Amino acid sequence: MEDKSKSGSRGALVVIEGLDRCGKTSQSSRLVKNLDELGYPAELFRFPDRNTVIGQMISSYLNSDSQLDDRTIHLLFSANRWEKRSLMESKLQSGITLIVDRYAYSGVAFSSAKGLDIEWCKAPDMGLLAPDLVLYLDISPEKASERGGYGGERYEQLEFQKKVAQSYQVLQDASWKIIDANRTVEDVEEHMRDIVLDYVKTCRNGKSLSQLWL
Ligand code: DGP
Ligand code: NA
Ligand code: NA
Repeated sequence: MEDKSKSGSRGALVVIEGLDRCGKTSQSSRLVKNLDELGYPAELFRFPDRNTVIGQMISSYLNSDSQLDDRTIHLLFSANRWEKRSLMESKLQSGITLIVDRYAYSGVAFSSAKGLDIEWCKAPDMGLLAPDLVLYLDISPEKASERGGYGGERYEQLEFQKKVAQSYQVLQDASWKIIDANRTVEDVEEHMRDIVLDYVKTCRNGKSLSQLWL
């Protein structure tokens, strides 16, 4: 039988991405709970992390309480990920799997949807920890817009989300898996748990951490 408390093995870095209202925030919490219950220590990270000073500037921008130049806000989102990098690395090295609600892919997808150059958008996030797995919760922009609470924040507009969906497509790489987010919450939950368990086991067997987009 497998020893789940295997010492010296690292946790997996799992990123959840998708359009606004795709369900990723509740699925991320469920995933952490499921992994914990199966005996695999897991923690939730969320970007933007609105608790830091930079995060508060981002939050105020998203609520339209402040206006910022497109490049300025892009760099703040990136800085907000960099300020968590060393904490994330130490948690992974101590064996904790991290479930991360949005990451650098959101950074590039949302900013390039405004028309910024994609390579310019990627540059500030180069060298962040590369995820072992990215789960993209796939839902049509139209369907997402019918979900409760839509339109509360700056980017939650159908035409803009259509552009974001297109930008995400360009970013897909070998670490991505597309999850059909139209299915029931329970189906999506179970599917994500099964995929992630495979990756958690692979990382425990010595796969090393690498750097994003380098
Ligand atoms: P959330 O808290 O997951 O609802 O995200 C807040 C909003 O911010 C959402 O519309 C996605 C957007 N967002 C997240 N990360 C970034 C980023 O790095 N850059 C930009 N421009 N937008 C982002
Ligand atoms: Na949102
Ligand atoms: Na969200």
